Amino acid sequence: MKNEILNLLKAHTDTYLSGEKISQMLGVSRTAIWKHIKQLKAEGYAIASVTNKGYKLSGVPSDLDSHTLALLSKEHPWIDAVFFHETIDSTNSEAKRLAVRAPYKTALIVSREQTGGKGRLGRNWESEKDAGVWMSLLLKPDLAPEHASKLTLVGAAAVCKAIETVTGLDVQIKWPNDIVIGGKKVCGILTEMSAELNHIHHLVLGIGINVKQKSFDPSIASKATSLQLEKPDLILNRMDLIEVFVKQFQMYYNHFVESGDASEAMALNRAKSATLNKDVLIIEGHNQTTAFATSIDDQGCLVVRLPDGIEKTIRSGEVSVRGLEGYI
Ligand code: BTX
Repeated sequence: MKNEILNLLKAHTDTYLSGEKISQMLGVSRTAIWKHIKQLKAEGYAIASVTNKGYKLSGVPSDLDSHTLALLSKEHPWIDAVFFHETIDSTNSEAKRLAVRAPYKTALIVSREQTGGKGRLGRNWESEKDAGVWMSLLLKPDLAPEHASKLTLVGAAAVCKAIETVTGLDVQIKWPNDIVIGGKKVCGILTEMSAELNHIHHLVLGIGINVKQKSFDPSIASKATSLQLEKPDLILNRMDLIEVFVKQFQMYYNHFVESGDASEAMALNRAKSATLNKDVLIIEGHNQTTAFATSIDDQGCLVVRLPDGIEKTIRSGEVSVRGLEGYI
């Protein structure tokens, strides 16, 4: 009921809603409404209450909260459950824990901060409280494991669309798992999977978008950026980013799982690529090779031309790909 009252107040921020009206609309007693309003206030919502006028919402505690997030699963029934955490080690780790202890086919886990945010290959991901979107999607697609790497690119395409829609910024995708602006990383994607030889048990798509940071630790400052740094005057709303991402992702994902066709997402990865048509460094353990990145195929693999003219296809996850003179 608390959520319903909050939604009603959110839909009428320009006027006072009387206790009587809310009571009629939601079929709940005025005393119960008063109790829920008291609770919402304790959670940080600014709600003006004026005798003979009623209640009016004048501020939310954050641009990302459990109530708004809970609505997402109502609007997107393909997500079985949504979890909001104040703090957590890593949303990917939590998604993996959920995968074994709960029956959800899909779940979204979001946290205000991560104390042990993970990057690829054991690297860390800075996830300061309320500075970004730190989230993971738990998925159980009926697919063979070799298709998993495509889902990273599907995720990248959806993040790309979300950032562009919400901010108007022009972003690029550094194959396969980073979103960059002006050559700096604004988002990283970490895909983790549990599978048998020919069947995926579950797949976790972890997404970290830097939103409100005004500065970064000196160790990453030269290669990291945030949406706020790129557009200082914009009032950024993390919930908007999550909503557009979820909508876009659903479109690409459902189509892919149902028909095996991820060509639309792959086309976006090509069109927005920061990697293609450049010399890149392919890092495989201690081995480094220079090659020219020619295309991304429909499987989401990077096709490169080696110095001897031979073409090589690289599947994401196998190697790291960098620019010759730095990160891109
Ligand atoms: P990656 O291995 O490509 O990038 C990690 C590297 O990026 C680090 O070694 C560091 O140099 C740099 N870095 C660390 N934090 C940041 C940051 N906030 N912004 C820019 N650069 C940074 C990329 O791995 C995949 C990251 C996925 C993060 C999400 S957050 C939600 C989910 N949960 C979780 O634990 N990880 C994912």
